[in-house]
Amino acid sequence: MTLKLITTSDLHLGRKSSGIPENAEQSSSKHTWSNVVKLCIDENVDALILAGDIVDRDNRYFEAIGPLQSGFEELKKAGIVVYMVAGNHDFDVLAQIAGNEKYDNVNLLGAGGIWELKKFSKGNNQIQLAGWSFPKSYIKEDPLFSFNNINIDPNYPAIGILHCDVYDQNSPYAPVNLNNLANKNVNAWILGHIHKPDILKDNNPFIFYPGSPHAFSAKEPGVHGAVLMEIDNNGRINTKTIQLSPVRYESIVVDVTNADDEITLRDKTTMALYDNANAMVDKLENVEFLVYDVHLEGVHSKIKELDKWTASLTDYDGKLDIGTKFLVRKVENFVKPAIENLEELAKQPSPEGLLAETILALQNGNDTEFLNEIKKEWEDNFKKVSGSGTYQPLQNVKNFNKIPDKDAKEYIIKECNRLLAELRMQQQES
Ligand SMILES: [Mn+2]
Repeated sequence: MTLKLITTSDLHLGRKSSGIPENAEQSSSKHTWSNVVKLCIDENVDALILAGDIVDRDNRYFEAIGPLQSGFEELKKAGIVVYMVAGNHDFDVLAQIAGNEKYDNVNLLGAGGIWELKKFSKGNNQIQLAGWSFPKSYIKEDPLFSFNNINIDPNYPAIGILHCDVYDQNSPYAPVNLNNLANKNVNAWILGHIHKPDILKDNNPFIFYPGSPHAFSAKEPGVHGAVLMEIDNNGRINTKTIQLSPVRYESIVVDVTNADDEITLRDKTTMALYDNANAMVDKLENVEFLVYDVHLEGVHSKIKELDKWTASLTDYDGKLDIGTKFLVRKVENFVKPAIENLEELAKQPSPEGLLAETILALQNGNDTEFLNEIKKEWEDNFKKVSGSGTYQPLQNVKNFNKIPDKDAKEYIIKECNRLLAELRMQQQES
């Protein structure tokens, strides 16, 4: 016999997906929450496990609480128990709801940042659930330091639930070390905070981020859903991801070399979009909106025109046979000017020569005096912007002040190419 669980995290109730029509009901994550509840009932699971940030801090009460409560009520009617921990976004609000006698099927584990162990049994099966909840927005200490204070019975399977950051040891959101998670006496860790699903260790214990079941931005590409998890009396685990997000973000690269006029270019781009979308049709269950970022690459003699030719792509409104709509959120131009010999050009004592030399240096990972100057200027500007009052509240956010080397390189290459192309075109015109 096995116990059947649905696990998920980071619903951020109250938040909406960007890049799709504002009025689409699917943009809001409460739509996905009702699908999570429906899935629990349809799959006839024994319990739902939520690993924190179920309610978004900036939108709680108004948008979030009603749907959350009605979901809990539906689950109660279906005899489904909820075990959850609070994250940095909902450290206060989940405790309020769990404290409401109406929802006696809902258990908040580890309130106030103190580890808690509860037993759950059904039929011949019994498991233990260990959880810790955020007591405030920022936690810079590793919550596992106090984990040993709970008494896990080695005779029954145990599952740990924690909202934490495994990737960044300096994170202000409960940084934990993967090895420390791995040597605790549980069969599985269900983690929250990171929206991208990830399996960190595939057994003994099984450690994973189920991820957010609802994709919110282009930074969260790929499949997003809930994880159906079965656990038997020996602690053996089986999992299966069920795609639930109504929005899926993807990016594609379109090589525009030889697309010399507007129609050819548009055909090439829309073909690439359809091909890409059709290739993933069997992974688009529940996806209503497929949202693309398009990266133009290759070499072209009319780089400036490319921007004009692709400007209307963001109005694109495609539809697949299965009903999924697909849209273009953004077009980015990384096309290089068609220049026969960059090396030859770089030898010329001219603005063109200097740009060619800079592009080559960046491509080959070398330094030049000019490149160092503009890199420094880019960094100074970056610091000025990130240090400005507007962004003060973000200063605690991880890596905010770190200069992204890759960004600087990409930006400078893009601008050098653009300038070079413009100089070329001016010459052609004159
Ligand atoms: Mn979080």
